Amino acid sequence: MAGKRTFTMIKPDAVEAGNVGAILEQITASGFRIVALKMTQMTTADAEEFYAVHNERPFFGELVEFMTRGPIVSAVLEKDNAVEDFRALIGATNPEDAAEGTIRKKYAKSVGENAVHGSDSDENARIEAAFHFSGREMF
Ligand code: IDP
Repeated sequence: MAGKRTFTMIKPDAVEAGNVGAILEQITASGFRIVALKMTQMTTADAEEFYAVHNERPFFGELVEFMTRGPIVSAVLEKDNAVEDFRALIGATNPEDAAEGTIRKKYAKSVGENAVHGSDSDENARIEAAFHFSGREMF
């Protein structure tokens, strides 16, 4: 059965551009309930661990640099079929390929600076939420 929770980050590009409010509004208007929320800045070690699955990829250094250059807003979201529905809401990794109206189509600048993260499985949603939030910060 599909899980009810997913994890997201509003990435440094979207925070810098002042799009936090608009993105959270689109998320909640799309039926997701925010059950955890905070602004933080990842350290290099944080970003290297969070994105460890990509550490052999040519863009890894660029990705770590980008994700640590300023604050992010991280959140845990609740909805039936949360992971799949949230991936649909954010759109394809590359905003050029993202569907009209998706968050990445509206707010992302490039395949690297693509405004938001969304977990790609229920297991990763649990791991990523626990990476960013303690039990006392999730409701
Ligand atoms: P996803 O975020 O849509 O799941 P992944 O392939 O898991 O996409 O990539 C993780 C993140 O790495 C992307 O969201 C993006 O920020 C960055 N990234 C992916 N591909 C590239 C690339 O070709 N160049 C630069 N950054 C990339």
